[in-house]
Amino acid sequence: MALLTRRSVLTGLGFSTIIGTTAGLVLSPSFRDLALGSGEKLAYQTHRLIGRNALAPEFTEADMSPDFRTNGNTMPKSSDYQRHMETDFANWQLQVDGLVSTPKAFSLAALKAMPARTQITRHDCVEGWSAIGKWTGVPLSALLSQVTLLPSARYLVLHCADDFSGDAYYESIDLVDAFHPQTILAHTMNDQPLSVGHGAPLRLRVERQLGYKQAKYIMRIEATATLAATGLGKGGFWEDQIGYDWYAGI
Ligand SMILES: Nc1nc2c(c(=O)[nH]1)N[C@H]1C(S)=C(S)[C@@H](COP(=O)(O)O)O[C@H]1N2
Ligand SMILES: [Mo]
Repeated sequence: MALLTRRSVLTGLGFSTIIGTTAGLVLSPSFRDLALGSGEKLAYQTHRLIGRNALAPEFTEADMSPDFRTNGNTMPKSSDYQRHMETDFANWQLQVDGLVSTPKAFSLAALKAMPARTQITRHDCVEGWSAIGKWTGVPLSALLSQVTLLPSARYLVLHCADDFSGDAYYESIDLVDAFHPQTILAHTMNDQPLSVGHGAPLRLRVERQLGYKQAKYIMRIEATATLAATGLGKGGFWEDQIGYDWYAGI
């Protein structure tokens, strides 16, 4: 197995069936009761079984896409956001709360002063386009160490400033991805402050999952025990609206 890449494992039906079966045997019954679709469940099990900390591929400057398109919302309409945009996000704050022992708010300056990670990765949108970009930001694990998750925390919900017809965008990840070394809150893209189109002032990069998980315009991160109380209960805006997989493993 060690010779196979994750992608070949996932696309090689024979191998993935074996892995799926093996994963099913070793994972607890409560895990298997999770309401995941079969392809989604297979990706989740495979990542968790053989790739808990596997890294997404990182690229070189030479690989960067000359044009990284935007998608989804590119200009949040709320007056609150508009005001922050006009003042270069000087008074904007990221709220981190929910099941944490010390809820905190972080200014953009405070986030930019924290140790940052830079990674050149490929963004894959479910609609069929990809782009390679350079992202710099605060490892989510470093932020979480400042608020301390309570033992009951299981998920992080990202609440965004933008909306579709009045419904705000939101996404969520589990704690394996939250503490993954490539999971960062990016404030910088291609060595420039993150543009409004790409999610200013702060967006998630969770590199082992598809584009719609990469929440832009993050205003608040909430630690929760379940996803039941968020949106319609499937953990994300598109998951709730059109049934996209919650675990969008690549
Ligand atoms: N808040 C918010 N985050 C979002 C979206 C959105 O509409 N709103 N679109 C998602 C989708 S489908 C994709 S492909 C990427 C697009 O990121 P980009 O605009 O930087 O290319 O953002 C994701 N995150
Ligand atoms: Mo997307």
